[in-house]
Amino acid sequence: PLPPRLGVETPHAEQLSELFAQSLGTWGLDIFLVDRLSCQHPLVTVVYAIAEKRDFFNKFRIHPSTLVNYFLHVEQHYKQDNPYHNAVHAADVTQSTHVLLNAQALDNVFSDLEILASIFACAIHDVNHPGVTNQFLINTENELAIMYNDASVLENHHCAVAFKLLQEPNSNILRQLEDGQRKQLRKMVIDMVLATDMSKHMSLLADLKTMVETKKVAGGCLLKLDNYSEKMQIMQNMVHCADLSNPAKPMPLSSQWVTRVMEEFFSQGDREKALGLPVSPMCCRETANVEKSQVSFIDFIVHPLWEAWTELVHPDAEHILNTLEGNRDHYSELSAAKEAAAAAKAGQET
Ligand code: 8BR
Ligand code: ZN
Ligand code: ZN
Repeated sequence: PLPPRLGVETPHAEQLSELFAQSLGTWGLDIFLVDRLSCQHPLVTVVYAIAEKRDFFNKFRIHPSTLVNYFLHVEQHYKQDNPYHNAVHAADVTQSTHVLLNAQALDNVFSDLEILASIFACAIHDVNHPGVTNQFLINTENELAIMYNDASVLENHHCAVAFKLLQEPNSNILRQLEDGQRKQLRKMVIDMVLATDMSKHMSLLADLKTMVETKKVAGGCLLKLDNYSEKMQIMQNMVHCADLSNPAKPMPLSSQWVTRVMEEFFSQGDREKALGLPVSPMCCRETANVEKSQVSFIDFIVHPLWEAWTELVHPDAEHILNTLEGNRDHYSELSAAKEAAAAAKAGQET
């Protein structure tokens, strides 16, 4: 029996189908609207729509109900109570990668298996995230940190949970792949998810910049990548870009993500205070400067990454970089206005 046309039942099927028809392939799809229209099944419905669009059902002989079963399990294992690291973030990163894969420069660069691996990796990349950072898990000697010896603790956990869930009844979406394909896909997914650890950012970016400089162009605009390592560097950077795409989305979306990520940080800060631990950067709700943090996050991390990606896929991501720069300036102005107001207030008081 086939699942409902969006993967799950929703009283808003008509509107959601329409939204996907219009915007599944666009930067700036309102993923929060998807969350509401899908009755809190953003991940299942986004993955289902992408699988249809990219014909995964036929290409990999995945039964639609197996896909739904698996991603319902994955979605349930994202913690709904996390303000940021929840299934909406997973759906957002997945859909963003779906858009990035459509860049002209990437035409015919990736095999169907590599595309499936990228979408799969995004969908599971933060599954069962506890809402605190690797450093917090390490500092509190959490059992996950013990299990993974303090190395990419969260990212290892996300992968392990995702592969474990394939063993649930009627949930193994990889069952019909050949053994070699399944092995290859597993390796690629692990390589991509482990690369979402922010401690890998600088070396990933260095790889990307080298690729941009030595970029081999085949027939005008196609990227020519010939070995696993080169392809994987691009795939890791693509998923990392999608993971760090919040500040590059239209402001109404971007600002909701900032509220969410800061709320999660503040909850961690509250716990650190309660435990008598030093409060992590940006995690103190009394003293954090949200706007200033965003400017620094963009200037030092997000912009250098997107600048390199934009150059790689030129001219496809130009509008993304422009949006990022506009948002950066907006936060910079807000930050300056806040400082001016604070200075004026201090002046009045003396
Ligand atoms: P993860 O989604 O894998 O956690 O990686 C993103 C990380 O970047 C966040 O955990 C957080 O440390 C940081 N970050 C900051 Br600061 N501002 C962010 C924003 N506006 N959007 C996304 N991540 C942000
Ligand atoms: Zn993560
Ligand atoms: Zn993430």
